[in-house]
Amino acid sequence: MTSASPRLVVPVDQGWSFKQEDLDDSHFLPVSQFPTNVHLDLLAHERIPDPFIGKNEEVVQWIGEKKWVYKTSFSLPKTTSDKSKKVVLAFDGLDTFATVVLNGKTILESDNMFLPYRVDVTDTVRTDGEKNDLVITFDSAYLRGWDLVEKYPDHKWGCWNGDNSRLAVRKAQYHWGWDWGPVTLTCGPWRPINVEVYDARLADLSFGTTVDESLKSATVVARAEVEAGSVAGTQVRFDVSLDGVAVASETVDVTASDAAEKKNDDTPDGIATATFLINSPALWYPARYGKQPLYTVKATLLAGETEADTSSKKIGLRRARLVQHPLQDQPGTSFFFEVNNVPIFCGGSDWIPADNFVPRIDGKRYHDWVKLALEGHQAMIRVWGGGIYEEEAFYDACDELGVLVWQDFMFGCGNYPAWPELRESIRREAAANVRLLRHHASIVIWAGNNEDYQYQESENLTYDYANKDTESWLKTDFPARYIYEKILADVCTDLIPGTPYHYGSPWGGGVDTHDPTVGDIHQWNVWHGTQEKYQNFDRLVGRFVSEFGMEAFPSVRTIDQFLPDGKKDADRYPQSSTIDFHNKADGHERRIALYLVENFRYAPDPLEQFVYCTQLMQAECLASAYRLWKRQWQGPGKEYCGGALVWQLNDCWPVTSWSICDYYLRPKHAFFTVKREMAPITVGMTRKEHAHNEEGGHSHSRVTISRQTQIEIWGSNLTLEDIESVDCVVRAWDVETGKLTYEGKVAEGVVLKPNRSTELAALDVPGVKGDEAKTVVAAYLKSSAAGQIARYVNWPEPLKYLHLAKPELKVEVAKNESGDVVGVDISSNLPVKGVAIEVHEDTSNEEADLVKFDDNLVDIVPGETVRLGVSGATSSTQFTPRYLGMQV
Ligand code: BMA
Repeated sequence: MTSASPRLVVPVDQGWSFKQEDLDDSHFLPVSQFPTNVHLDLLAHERIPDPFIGKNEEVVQWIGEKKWVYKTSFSLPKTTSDKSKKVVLAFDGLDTFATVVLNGKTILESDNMFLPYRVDVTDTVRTDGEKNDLVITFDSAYLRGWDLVEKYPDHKWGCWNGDNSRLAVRKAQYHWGWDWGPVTLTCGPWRPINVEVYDARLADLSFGTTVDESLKSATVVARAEVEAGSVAGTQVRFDVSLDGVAVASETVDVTASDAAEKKNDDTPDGIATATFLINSPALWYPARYGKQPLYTVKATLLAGETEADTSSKKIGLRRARLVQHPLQDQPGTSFFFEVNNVPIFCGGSDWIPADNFVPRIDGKRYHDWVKLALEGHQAMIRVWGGGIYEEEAFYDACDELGVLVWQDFMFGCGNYPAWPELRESIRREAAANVRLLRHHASIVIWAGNNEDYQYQESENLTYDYANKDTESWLKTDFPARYIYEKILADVCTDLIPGTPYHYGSPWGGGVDTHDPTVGDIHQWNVWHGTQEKYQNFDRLVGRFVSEFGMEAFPSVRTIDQFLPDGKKDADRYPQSSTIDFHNKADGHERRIALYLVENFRYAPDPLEQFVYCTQLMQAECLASAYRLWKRQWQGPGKEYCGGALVWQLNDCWPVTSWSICDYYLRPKHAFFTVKREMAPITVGMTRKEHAHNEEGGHSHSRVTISRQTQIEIWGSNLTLEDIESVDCVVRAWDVETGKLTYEGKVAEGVVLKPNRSTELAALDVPGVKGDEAKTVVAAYLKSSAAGQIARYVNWPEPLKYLHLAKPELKVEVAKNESGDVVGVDISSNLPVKGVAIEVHEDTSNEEADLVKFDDNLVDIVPGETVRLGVSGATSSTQFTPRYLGMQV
């Protein structure tokens, strides 16, 4: 190529208007933003009520069964009129069945929301400065889905959540409604649209990075794919830098791809690769284990003197592995992640889309979410398969903050069909999204789907793991096996050979997805399934628990926001029709009630105390899972549990769900109890009753039985250093009188070895014999170097049996020398369960939302003052406490 000019990118983001297709053109209205979708635009023009308020979801359903038209016009600068140049319209995302017409000619019919489309419009577009008319008509994905269901009657359609029509459509599955989300079958240009004019372009920039096991060197193979009429004479310069300082640079010739090797349209015209050996690399670590340096790699496409195109990406150098090795003394294999040779206990959570209308979620909001997870000591977020391949801003935040990502492909909870065109669409979708995301250091695993193998098991669909004849899978009633084990597997092998690909979440190696000893499990026998008590979570452990959860109501402020009349709403009570409507889970009333009634003395009124009780219940439940499962992280060869991801971190609208933070990023109390359990150093305790026949008694006697209530105590050290000379001090109190009944050291001078849990003591409940059921026991770890390093208070359960007297609870605001509020100090004469500090209810949401607690929902025992760190409060902020048994 001799003469060339830089690739020109013209965003098509101005002048858009939209209308319902069957109305005349006088109904065109300007869009509210771009990219956008139809619900956002109708909402901005007040043509619909806010679907998130009250029961408005019901009255906006008509939108999903209409066609919608979006149109704009754009002109290209005259400089683009050189006919040798290629002009492409690039659609980053169209939701979903779109017919695109440019200057009266249909240029694209799309049917996959997740697939970016590039259309060569060289012959259709005007480059003479005149305007181009672009019209996109979106068909009803819902009705088109049903047409497809009817077209393929031989497929055994079926799913959990939503309806069968979703399985036929490559669109975010949660738009059909889920057990935490409303039905919002939206459509529109949901990601940017650009016109590109070029002679040549960089079609892709990717990296194969290998960090040597010694961590002393890294190899980065940078690979640029080039699209050009002819690549002859073109070159690519790769510049590597770190924090603005140049590290390496190399210019290489572009080699034409061998046409004979062209496998599909993804194959580029030319390729340039450069290999960089980086000694003493600045390694990327998950937060807490090191820093998150990101190298910038910039590729510049050179055509003679001209810089025809540039592309740059940030990459983190790290050695990441999924370790599945045999374990000492237990069956099966481990399942944990190791980064830079450090095994990471992956406490974290599952992520659903942050809104039903994603185009309104900006980069800051994504960053705030990931930061919140990080502040909650979460090491990993799993991007769940019923949502979307997330926006770049989400993964950028994970890279920058050091949060690991488990990435699902977008399939969930059903038996997906696999006809040939759909298979091809899925292949393209998978390849495109892997290409978009593969440079992110935070992503350490891809998984084929969410719970589709569980669906297959529950419906007895055909599956024989030993049968490796891939084509035969397509003839069975579970053809999606071909998607997970062939299409997606091939894409991953091809494009990300160094990243583990797991066929599904959960996946247990082909035999049973419920096998707790192999792969990951979703532990839903608390809440769903057998509805176990959460006190039994120790028996429900798996090698890696990628889902488990418990529901709780969101903050009262959030409830007041979704009730049409706010605080004055006649439906402002827990079982009301509107509040029930904002809970989409099957049997939610019974299940919340079950777990409350098993554990607490509670009442539905007032709403504030009831909401508190549900959050206390969720907080107790989730924290106990973390505590008990982290106990199983026992060091090399004994990684019996390698991670626990709470279902779910976030919400997509204001709702009662399993989330630990609600739609407005207001943490529920579980956020704090989970955070405490994921602190670098913790102390854990269980209390169990053991009954055995007394010596000499009849083996069937119900009388000569002795009962002992034992506590077991362990310490967990997730740091990478020994914690030396640790003492474990135990204190016990009578819950009714507050009397200290025991104080003593149960372990002395112990070493807490790094990155594992260590058993410390097992003893009878201390204090007054016979009073175990009213004895509260606290354990403290103290090290000679750092003083108190961990604290945990264990209560007799169920908590509802306790006689809780009114405590003299002191809540004092703590200020620093400059008078800023820095905390709230809490103390009491009696043990108090679950003291939550709230900003006074009369404070506006704007003001209250600025106040951030670094901890909350703490158990208070006599003789101790606990400080909750606070930021964002002023001296006029009023704090109010709430606790279990509070008279209201
Ligand atoms: C899981 C998820 C979701 C669902 C959740 C709660 O298994 O994968 O499909 O929302 O359970 O039921």
